[in-house]
Amino acid sequence: MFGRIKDYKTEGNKVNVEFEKGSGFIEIIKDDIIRIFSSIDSVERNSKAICEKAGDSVKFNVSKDENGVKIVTELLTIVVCDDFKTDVYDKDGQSVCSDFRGEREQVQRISDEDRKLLEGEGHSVGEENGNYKIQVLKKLDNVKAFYGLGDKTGFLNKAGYHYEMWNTDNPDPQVDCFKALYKSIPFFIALTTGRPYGIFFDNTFHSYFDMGKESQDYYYFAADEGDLDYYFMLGESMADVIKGYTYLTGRTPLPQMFTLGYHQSRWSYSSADEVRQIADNMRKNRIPCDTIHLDIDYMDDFKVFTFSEQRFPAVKEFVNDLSSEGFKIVTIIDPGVKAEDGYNIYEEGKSNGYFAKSEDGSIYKNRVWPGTSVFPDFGNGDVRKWWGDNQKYLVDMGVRGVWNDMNEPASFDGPLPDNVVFRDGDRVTNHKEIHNVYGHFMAQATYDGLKKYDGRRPYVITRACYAGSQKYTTAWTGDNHSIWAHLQMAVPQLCNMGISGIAFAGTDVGGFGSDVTPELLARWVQTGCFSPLFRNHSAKGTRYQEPWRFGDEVLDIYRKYVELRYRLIPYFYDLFHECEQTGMPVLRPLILNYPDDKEVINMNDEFMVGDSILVSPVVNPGQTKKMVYLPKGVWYDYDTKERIDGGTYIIKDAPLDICPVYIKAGAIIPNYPVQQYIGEQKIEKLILDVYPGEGSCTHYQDDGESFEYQDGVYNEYRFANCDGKVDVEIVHHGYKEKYKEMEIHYKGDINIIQME
Ligand code: MIG
Repeated sequence: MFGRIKDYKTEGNKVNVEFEKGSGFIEIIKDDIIRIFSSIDSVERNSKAICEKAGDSVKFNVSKDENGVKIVTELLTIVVCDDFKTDVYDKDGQSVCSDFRGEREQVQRISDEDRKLLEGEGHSVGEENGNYKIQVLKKLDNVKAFYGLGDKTGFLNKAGYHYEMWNTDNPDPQVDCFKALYKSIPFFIALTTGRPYGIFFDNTFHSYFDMGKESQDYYYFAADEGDLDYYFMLGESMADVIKGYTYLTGRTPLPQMFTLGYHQSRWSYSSADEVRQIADNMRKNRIPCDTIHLDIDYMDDFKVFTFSEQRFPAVKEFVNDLSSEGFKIVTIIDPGVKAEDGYNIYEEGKSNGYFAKSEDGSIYKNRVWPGTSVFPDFGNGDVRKWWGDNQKYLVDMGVRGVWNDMNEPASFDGPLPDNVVFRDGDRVTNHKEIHNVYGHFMAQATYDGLKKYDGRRPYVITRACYAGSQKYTTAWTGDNHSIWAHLQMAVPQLCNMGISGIAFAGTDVGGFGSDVTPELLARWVQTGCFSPLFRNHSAKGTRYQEPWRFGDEVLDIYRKYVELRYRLIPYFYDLFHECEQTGMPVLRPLILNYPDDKEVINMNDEFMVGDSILVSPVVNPGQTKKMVYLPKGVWYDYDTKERIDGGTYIIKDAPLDICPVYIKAGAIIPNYPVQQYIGEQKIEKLILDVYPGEGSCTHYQDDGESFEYQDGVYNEYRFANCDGKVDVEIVHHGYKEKYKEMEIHYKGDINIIQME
């Protein structure tokens, strides 16, 4: 399509290549990160995802020979050939990623005649487009597995599947063959026979990722419109690739500590009295809990930025009362604004031209919870600022976090047509380009507003995402069901979200739709308590799902695992701190830590929390023994403290109250005492749960809520463990509240180290 290379020219960190029929450039961002770009429709677009590009300081050489234009950095060699085919080699000259030469050959399905017959009878026949406006084919030859792509259903390894990026709210139970869910994160990592690499296709239009389903020889990514615009990053390890990707698109910022506690939610706690009862029951049943979420029924007529006066009279006092008992309130906010004359949000938005329009210039309307509704044009910075300013209403009520739902955007009277007019900054565009970033922009507006009016680290939760949304928001995986298949799916889904940069994520614990069984809830809390976002949520009309509704056995199990989470709060907080520095996710697939272990390439029922904790949850009904795989090395059974040599499968007894958990030899796991909510006790003593072997780690401490840590107001400790002999060193002391003691737990003994 581009034809032969005519010429090239280096400008700054870009190498512009001119072809017979078009042009493009390679931008050198780092020694191991490049961008490949060509404008297909001459529209100037800004990336919605990219926040950082070093560029200028990178050294590289450019030359041309009969193969093409050759660009050499310290770590990469890129050869641009005719037709803009691009091949990448690592510093040892090994080929890592090459464009496929040849035409696509579509999956064989059905004869035209049979298709007519089937479709006439109401069956659907699968179909991929034969020829997208933008499509890049890469060779599969050295690929062992693919990971990432956001929240897609199915299993950990994405090789062999076809997915689409088009934020979708489909209420059917989500299964492996779904092509799209709520989030569009067009980034994946290829594990190869050599060094791993990542590709981020920064295109917000409807896009397609065929990870080798169509062919044994190539995979492709493609889009309906937009630019040919993707980033290639190479790593020594998958962790490196994630570091590169999150360098480009941003990292999950350190959250307020309370958000790492337990969240209780339901659609819908609809009155102050009901919320009060939930809170009282939490404390009465001794289930630690920090946060209660209010779903749509708290509002007056589903009007955003209102509280029903009738059901929530004296909101401020109510929220304040709860807060004195340690409960924080999070409220849902949907994008759909009720089109009702006299309603301030509608009137303000209307008079300022803040809502998306139809092509004829009238405000576009569709139906969502408030009835006929209009949709803020979040692509416009002024609209984001206005939406951000509206968060003040919630902040003034004492609300501590905002939950953004329905922001795909979802609508009841059919999807928004392609031609609904949106803005992208100053440029006029339409739904096709903005759809996949609508939730991203909404989350950004919410984050900025909370930061401005609350001042603490904003807590935002979203359903729809684009690449880079992690800078603004946490995410949950949307409307799962209370079925075993969805507990099973939670593991690979959260692993791939983490790889895709969304480190702060969780599933609805217990399942959203359908009725949970006691056994399923008991098992779900065992995975849930290790999920970065730990929230029980269920749908209106399903069986009530709070932990005390299922009898004493389940209540005790539930408490055991919520308490475990509260013990591990400092461990989780450390991981979030690490994530902000490096992009390393909190919850990880084993392959991330053990890339050479072929046993874990597609390990779907185990995961790591950080480097030291391996969780192998039971995700099947009736199962009381779990086959656990432990990678090479020595492990300790968290439950029995038994020592186990890894590199093998073992069978672990796992009655309903046991979740198989293993700790890596030499680990030092910081613990807090169990609290009913974070901050209930002043923590002056850190408990260190220490395992035989050698290891070291850093531990991070700050005020748990403000941005002062960015000015050095934090402490960092360095712990070293040599078979239970623990050394403690303070490597940074900027936060006044230092621990007074370290309580070392080792092989059943307790030793105290006094800190002077
Ligand atoms: O059309 O606000 O995914 O968590 O409880 C359903 C009601 C709208 C979908 C969300 C779910 C939430 C529900 N919402």
